[in-house]
Amino acid sequence: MAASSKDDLTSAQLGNTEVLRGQGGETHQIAGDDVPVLTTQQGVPIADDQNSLRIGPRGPTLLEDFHFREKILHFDHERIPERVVHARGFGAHGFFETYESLSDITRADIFQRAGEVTPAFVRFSTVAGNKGSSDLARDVRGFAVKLYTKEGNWDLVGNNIPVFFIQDAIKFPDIIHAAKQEPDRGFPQAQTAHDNFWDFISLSPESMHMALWIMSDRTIPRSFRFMEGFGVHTFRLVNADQKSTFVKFHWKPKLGLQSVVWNEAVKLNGADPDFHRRDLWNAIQTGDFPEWELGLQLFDEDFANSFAFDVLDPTKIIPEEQIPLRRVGRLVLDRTVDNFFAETEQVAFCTQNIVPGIDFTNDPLLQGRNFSYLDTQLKRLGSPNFTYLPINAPKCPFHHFQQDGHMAVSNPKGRANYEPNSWGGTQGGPREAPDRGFHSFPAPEEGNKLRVRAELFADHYSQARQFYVSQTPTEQTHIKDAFVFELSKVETPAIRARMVSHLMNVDEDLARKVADGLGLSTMPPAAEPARAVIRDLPPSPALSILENGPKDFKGRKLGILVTDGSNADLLKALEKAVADEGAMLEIVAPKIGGITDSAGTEWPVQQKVNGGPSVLYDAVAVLPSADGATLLSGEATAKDFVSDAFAHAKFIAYVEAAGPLLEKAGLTAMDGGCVMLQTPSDAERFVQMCRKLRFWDREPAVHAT
Ligand code: HDE
Repeated sequence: MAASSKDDLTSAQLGNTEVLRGQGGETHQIAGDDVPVLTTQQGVPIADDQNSLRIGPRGPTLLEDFHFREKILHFDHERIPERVVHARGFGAHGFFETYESLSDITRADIFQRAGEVTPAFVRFSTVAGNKGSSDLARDVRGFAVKLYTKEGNWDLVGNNIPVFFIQDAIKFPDIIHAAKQEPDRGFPQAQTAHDNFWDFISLSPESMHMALWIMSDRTIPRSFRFMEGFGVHTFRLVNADQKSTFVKFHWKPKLGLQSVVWNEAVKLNGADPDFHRRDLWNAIQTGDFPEWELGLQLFDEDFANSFAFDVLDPTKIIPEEQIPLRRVGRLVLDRTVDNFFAETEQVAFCTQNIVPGIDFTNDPLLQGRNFSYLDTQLKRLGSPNFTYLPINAPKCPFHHFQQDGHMAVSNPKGRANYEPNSWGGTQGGPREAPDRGFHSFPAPEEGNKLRVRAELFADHYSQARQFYVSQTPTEQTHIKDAFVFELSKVETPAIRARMVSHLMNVDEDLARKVADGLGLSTMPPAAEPARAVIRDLPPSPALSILENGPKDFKGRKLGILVTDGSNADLLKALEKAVADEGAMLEIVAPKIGGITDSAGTEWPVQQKVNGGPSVLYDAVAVLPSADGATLLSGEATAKDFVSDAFAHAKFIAYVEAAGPLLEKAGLTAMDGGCVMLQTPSDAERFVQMCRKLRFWDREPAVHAT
């Protein structure tokens, strides 16, 4: 018999929790005091949420069980279509603070007053993987910013790479189809290392600049907090006198740039598929709010006409050395979402969401995007009323005559739902505002209706080359390794060779090294360029990650491997040095229950050693007691902890007692990236050393192929 009253239930103890039990042994928890009553969606109080309505304890379920049907129906409809691209994302709230008035350049309200604070929502994402894929896929990251300005929402829907694969939006379905899982087999998931992707790229020379970027460590960022964002296209800023200035938007992370190494990314995907979202969540929850500065590259028609490339071509950058950034404000993320679905999933970015004072250019990719985003939101969210969802609604007043449709939550009041109308005053509803309303920049346009591209778009290699020569030798090696890795997963030899033929136009040394890494028996001739390659573009240091890293270890994480009996003084000294630096620390130990150090102090443990591999940390310290080192020498994951940290060029602190573990892990020759801790002052020295993030000099010694 179903429980008809509380008296039919008996009490039971589950660990430290007392619950009530029904006759079938099921758990019941009862409302009362501060605990609200569970209701149906109609507000009807529910007596029993554990048992559906049936005839007798073993009989059929009754159709009249409206509570059961409502619950299951709603559950069945919990999913909406995931985004076709950028399905896996993570969002947070924050604000944008304007440094100075830019009224001479733009009439955008957000840029009128120094100190103006504008609410913002940001969603970071990967592109190719499905919603449940892992964070460390080698992939471009989306960097989409919604700014709730006083004159409407401005969406700057950017990426962490300043160029794109293609030059015309009509190719978007092709590049995305090629990048995602192959249609017959449904894999690989969240990876570009497969034939279809490289087949398309190698037949689309316009992708070569982007190909260099995606093979760099830009596509394996250490965290969202340590990556740049770019608006990619050239936009316009328009002032009150209708004067237009071209602009490219850049987000610069305050904590500097940082990426992981590829082998680390591969392992992170298994160890913590949520590594990036967890990192952002933790940083915000602990009050370490990530911050970016907005930089503008401003230029006029004269510059555009004299620049070696077309400023409408989204496969080109303008080097910062040529047009330096003007930093005009900061973006701070200081609040995690209350509900992932309501905010991060339902947020609807649209490139066409611009505000008075900002305008488009004819970049053919941007023009195409302006159609795609509104269309895709309608499909995803199911109704043109998605603009009323709290995450999408403007925070300034808005009035219009759009009405009805699925889920109309806020139809206009009164008689007027059209204009012009003769219902005066407030009865007549909103009216136009010729002065403060949005005016498109009256760019003069003429020409024949054609399907053609502009001539300068045909330069496919010069900036790819410039990107490559702007990298440090370490980064150049990573690019080479990435090409070799990805193309080694390509099964068709002709595709591998075709890619190498393109690299010949980028940098011959790179092409030869990739060919060697692939074991190509003969060097293919260089692909025939559509336009002569400019080989002497100067290096742009702004394009290197390592040249733009942090100055300290702030915001980074040290993992300390300890056991019972670990040296108390050194442990405390490390804890202090890390805290003084504004960094974080995690204790890894044989058991999660805690450890007791040599002075008898108990330490909580955050990771059991087999769940806390060193890939989770920016640097590591190995501090077991002598007995602990013997114990850990027999634990494969402890040996991996050490040998991976070494292979990933991390700084490593260790104590003498760790000797047996280090030896079993194959670390016999300690190098300049390793510090033996003997006195507490060594701990400080070690953390200072960690500011360099990696001991890159070690890499050649640990990677023979
Ligand atoms: Fe997107 N893109 N895109 N894209 N894109 C989408 O919109 C599209 C492009 C970017 O966190 C979709 O809501 C076309 C460049 C981000 O919700 C879709 C073209 C850049 C996000 C779409 C591009 C981006 C999207 C899929 C070629 C960098 C995620 C789901 C013309 C400047 C936003 C959705 C979020 C999402 C179309 C190229 C960035 C299908 C047609 C270039 C960050 O509308």
